[in-house]
Formats: sequence, structure tokens, C-alpha cells
Amino acid sequence: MKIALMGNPNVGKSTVFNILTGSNQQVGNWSGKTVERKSGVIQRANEEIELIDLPGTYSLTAYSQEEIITREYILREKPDVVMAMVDASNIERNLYLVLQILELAPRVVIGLNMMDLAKHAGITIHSNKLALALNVPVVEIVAAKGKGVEEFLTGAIRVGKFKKDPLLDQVPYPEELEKRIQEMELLLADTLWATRYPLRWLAMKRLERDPEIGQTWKSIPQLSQRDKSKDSCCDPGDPVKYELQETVTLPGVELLQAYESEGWSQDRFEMAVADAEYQYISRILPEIRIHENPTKPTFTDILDSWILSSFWGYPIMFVILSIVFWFSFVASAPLGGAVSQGMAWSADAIVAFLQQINAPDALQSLVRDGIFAGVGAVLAFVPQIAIFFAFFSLMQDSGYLARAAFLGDRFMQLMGLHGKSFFSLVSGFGCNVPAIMATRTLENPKDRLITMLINPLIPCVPRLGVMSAVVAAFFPGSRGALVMVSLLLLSMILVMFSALFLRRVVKQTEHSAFVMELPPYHIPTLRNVLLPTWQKTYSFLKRAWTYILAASIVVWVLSSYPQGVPMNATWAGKMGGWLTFIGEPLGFDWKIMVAIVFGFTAKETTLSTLGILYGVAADASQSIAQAMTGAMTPLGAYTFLVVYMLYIPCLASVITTYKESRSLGWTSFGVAYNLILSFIIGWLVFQGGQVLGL
Ligand SMILES: Nc1nc2c(ncn2[C@@H]2O[C@H](COP(=O)(O)OP(=O)(O)OP(=O)(O)O)[C@@H](O)[C@H]2O)c(=O)[nH]1
Ligand SMILES: [Mg+2]
Repeated sequence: MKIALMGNPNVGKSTVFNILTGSNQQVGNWSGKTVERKSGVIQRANEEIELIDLPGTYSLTAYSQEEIITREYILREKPDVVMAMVDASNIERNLYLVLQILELAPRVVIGLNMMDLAKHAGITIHSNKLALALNVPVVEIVAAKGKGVEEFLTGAIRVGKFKKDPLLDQVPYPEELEKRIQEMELLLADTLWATRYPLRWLAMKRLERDPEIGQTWKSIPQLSQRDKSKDSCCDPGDPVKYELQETVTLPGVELLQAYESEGWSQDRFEMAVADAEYQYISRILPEIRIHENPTKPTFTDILDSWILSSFWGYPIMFVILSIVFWFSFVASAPLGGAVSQGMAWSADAIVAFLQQINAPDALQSLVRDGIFAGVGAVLAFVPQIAIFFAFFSLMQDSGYLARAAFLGDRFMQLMGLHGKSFFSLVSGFGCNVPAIMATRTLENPKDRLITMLINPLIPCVPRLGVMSAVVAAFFPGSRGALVMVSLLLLSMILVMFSALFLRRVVKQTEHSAFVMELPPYHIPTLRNVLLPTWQKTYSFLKRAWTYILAASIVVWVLSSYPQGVPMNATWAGKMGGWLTFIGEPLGFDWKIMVAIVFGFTAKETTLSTLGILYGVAADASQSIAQAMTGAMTPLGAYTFLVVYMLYIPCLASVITTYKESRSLGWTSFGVAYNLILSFIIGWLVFQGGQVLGL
């Protein structure tokens, strides 16, 4: 049995999905987190159930990515049951989508989620009346506390066992519209398409000239032209199989023209349908929902009067973000130090043991100067990563991040971008890969491309970790905080500049309006904070022990052989030597150049490589950065920080950019842009600093 979770954005679909499947899809308090469909398998009463978590949508027209993904899924995969989730505290608009789902899916269960919030707001919902009005079962749930979730699933399974016809249309349409829908139905009834989609829905979409449906139709041959027995081979979702089929003109062209001349344009059909549905909802609503105190300000209203106020909003945001950064990158330093200390002791112990058993020198050196110097350098900022992600989850789940996006919209406007881009940009501080994927919520493809390409300019947590390690060594005390702030500021400025520049490049002239729903504040659940924190930290640790370990061994080999020569004559030294012509104007020695090259694969590798090349573990009391201070001036270090922050996105984010943009050209452009920009800015900083005598 296939069961799909559908609903408006931010109604708790992924929360339910996670509870039922035990997976860890992203959950947070703003709209548009799930951008891809995810599936999980569950067992109930000897039955294997595939549960699918879909992106939230407001309707099922085919205007934005998430709508297309969700609708395509329902049309092509035909789930047995749809679990339609509704936010009980905001039932009106939610029901609009439910009506659209009912047109398309034969078996539906409604989950009334956020019953706790509804109760708080003084809203009573008679779910039995709702069930009667729509002729579907309704289950009340509080997903955040796991209440009612199992019943919701049981309801879905029960509905799935019934063999039931598609629900008849409950919504009464005005006669003029109804007549035309039926005419179109007649015209389409004998086509193959009608065997694949609910006829009425098909007719309505044809009248609305739905673009996506049009495309699908083109590739489906008409029933009469084909041998019926072979039909089963052909799935409308598989264009490859249809390549050789002739294109069939969509039926109904003349009819549409006739309607057009009668004043029924595409828009008018769309409006008329939406209108009828909204009217229907407002007619049934007074029976179903009783709102005691609709005008009383809620907790969210009161908090927002401060947080969103044009006077206090920005200072509050500044304070909150400063606290997050201070805890993550300053206060966490002793923890990082403790990890380094622990690593140094383990290295000593293992090397002592190796000496005892007379292990070859090369092995001892590999362990000490390769593995521990490299992996250890990276592990030292695990505490920072964990603390940052914990704060980030807090902001996410409480609803503050959505407010920050709202406040950030003004800045986005300055860049000619959409407030929705803000989520992508802010997520970039965590990791650029999901941040680039988050651009899917942007409807305008050019805005989406711009947001994708500027994202790597925002330093992700691993990069911030490496940067703070270098900052701590070269600029101790409060100067360090200042340096860090200046770097972040530089990143912001370049993001702005690049957005404006890229608008020119892609010839974007449109300004799209920002419509975002501000979710009510929630008290974050422990699960929603700790689980993602642990997951991200764990995936980071895993990378340290797999990828970084391998890279450390490679770097150690490159920098140790040929044996017995000075370091700058080793393979790594030679490689760095070829690159010094680029590094020299920026004051970089060959070691830095090698580290920068390795950093392309994963940004942390830069630090592990530096750790090995500057021979940290040779003296365990020294940190990498301390070893570096001998080799570099503060100006050189600052230049390095600038270049390192900007120079290139890591391999994973390059691949993601390619997957999302589907353009090799734009992906290469992005890489080249970062590379050139970072070296130009680095050069300006270094030369400028020298002129100023720094
Ligand atoms: N108060 C309250 N909060 C809930 C409830 N269920 C979920 N939430 C919270 O609502 C927010 C949104 O939940 P998600 O599961 O991410 O919502 P979604 O429907 O998957 O959202 P998108 O993927 O963006 O469409 C999270 O902060 C949840 O913790 C509930 O019953 N009561
Ligand atoms: Mg979701």
C-alpha cells in the first residue's frame, strides 16, 4: 500500500513522517522545508506500507517546483491513500487544498493537526461535522507530541482497504461553469488520458490550460491509434518509451477557442473554480469551527510586535545572531582545546606503543604526522559544529528564522532578490548543499539561479570552524572577534554585490513580490533540536574518519616522499612550487597553496593539510595555527582567511549546483566566479595592507 502525506506548507507532515518511519527529515517552523519527496517503509499488521512525505503546497496548479513535484507524484504514482494534513488553527485556506486533493485522489483521510495551538487560540473544531461535510474520515492530532499519529495511520489503512470510487464532486459550481466542464468531459471521455486521470479533474485542467498536463498529453498516443493490448507497457510518466510515438494534438482546441470568444478565458476558468471552492468552504465553516475570541491578540502577535517592529526588530536580530556566533565560535574554544589535547595524548600513546613494538619509522610518522595531525585538526572543531547546529535548530523550530527572513527581505530587495532567498542564504551558514537545494521554493528560475550561485560565498560551519581556528592563533583575544566579524561582513557585501552583478549577467529585470506566511511561535521540541544537531555532527565526524582520513594519508605521502629530501622537494613541495606564481602576490607560501588545492574536495581538508605540512604533531603542545604563526604575518593570515572563505565551493556543493541548475555552463561559471573573485579580493587585501604598512 502506498500512502502519501499532503498538505499546506508547515502543517507538520514531516513530523508525522518522522514519527511513523523513524526517519529524520528536516522539520522546522517555516514554510517550504521539504522540497523533494521522501519515502519510508513501515510495517503494520503484516502489511508493508510505503509512506511518502511530499513538499507542502497551497494548491495543485503547476506554478512552482513544489507544486509540480507533489502533483506529479499523485498523478503518476497514484498512491492508494492520501493523508491530507490540515492546520486546525488555520483551517480555512487549508481546506482549499483539501478540496483539490479530493478532486484528484479517490481515498483520503484528513489529519487535523496542531490541535494544541487551536485550543490555545480558543478555537473549537467539530471534526465529526467536517467529516460529514466532506465525506472523509477526520482524525485529530498533535504531531509534535505524537498524539493521534498512530490513529491517523490506522484511519488511512482502513480507507485504503475500501475499494471506493473517486469521491463525487461536492462543490457546487455555477451553472455556466458546470456546463462547460461537462462539455469538456464528454470530449475527453474516450481518450486514453481519461483512463489515467479522474475525468472531471482532467476536464477542469484542460479548461485552465494547465501547462504541465499539456506536456504529458503530447506524449500519450490516442487509444484508437494503438493496439490496446500493449497499453500496459506505457506509462505517461516515461517519456523515453514514448520517443517514437507520434505527437497527438490535444483534443478540445476548438472548444477552448469557442469558449474564449464567449468570454471564458483561461484565467476566468481558474478564478471561477477557485471562487466556487472558497464559497463552499465559507459556507460549511461556521458549522465546523467556533472561534471564541477572534480579536484577542495571541502570544505570537505580542511577541511579533517587538520582534518585527521596524525599530526593535534589527537590534534584536543582531543580538540573537551575536549570541549564536559568540557561543559557537568563541565560547566553544576551550572545548575545542580539550579535544585537541585529547587527540595529542592519544597520538603520544599510540606512537609510544608503536615504538615499543619496534614499528617502522614510516608507520609512526604516518600515525603522528599524517593521521593525527590531519584528522585531529578537523576534529578540534566538532564542539563548534555541534553548538552552532543546536542554536540553528532552536531558531528554526521556534519560528524565529522565519521572522529573520521577513526582516531580511528588505536587504534581499536591495539585491533585487526575493525574501525566500533569505532561507537559502541563512542555511548556507550551516551547509551550502541543502542551502542550494532550498532554492527550489523560488518560483522565478533566474532568481533561483542567482541565489544558487551566490550561496557558496557564505561560509558554512566547517569553513567557519577552520577560520576561527586560524583567527584564534593570529588574532588572540577580542581582536579575534573583530576579525571574524569583518570577514562575515565582507561575505555579506560580496553576496550583495554578486547578486546585483549576476542579475545583470542573467538579464533579470523582474522583481518578484515576497509573500511569506509567518508561522506562530512554537516551543521547540527537544527532539527537533537534538536530533538534527546530532545528525549533522555525526555526518561531520563520519567524514573526518573516512574522507579526511584518506586525504590526510595522501597528503602525508605526498609530503614525505621522496624520502630524505627537504620538504619543499617532496611531491607536495613540487606541486606547491608550481602554484607559487599565483600565491606569491598574495603572500602565500607553497604549503598554503597545496592546502587550498586540497580544500576543493572538502573544505576542512585545508586545515588537515596545513596540520600535516606545518608538522603540528611533531610537538603536541603546538596547535597548527601556532605552527603557522611562525610562517606568516597577521596580514598574510588575514589574506588567507579571505581567500579561503571565498575561493571555491566544495565538491559536494558544485555537484548540487549542477544537479539543481542542470547546466554545466552555469556550474562552471559559478566555480570560476568564486575562484577569480577570491583571488582578486585577496590580492587587494594583501597589497592594500602592505601599502598601509600592516
Ligand atoms: N504546536 C504544535 N507544533 C507542531 C505540531 N506538529 C508539528 N509542529 C511543528 O510545526 C512545525 C512544522 O512541522 P513540519 O513537520 O516541518 O511541517 P511540514 O508540513 O513538513 O512543512 P514543509 O515541509 O515546510 O511543508 C515544526 O516546528 C513542528 O515542530 C503540533 O501538533 N503542535
Ligand atoms: Mg516537510
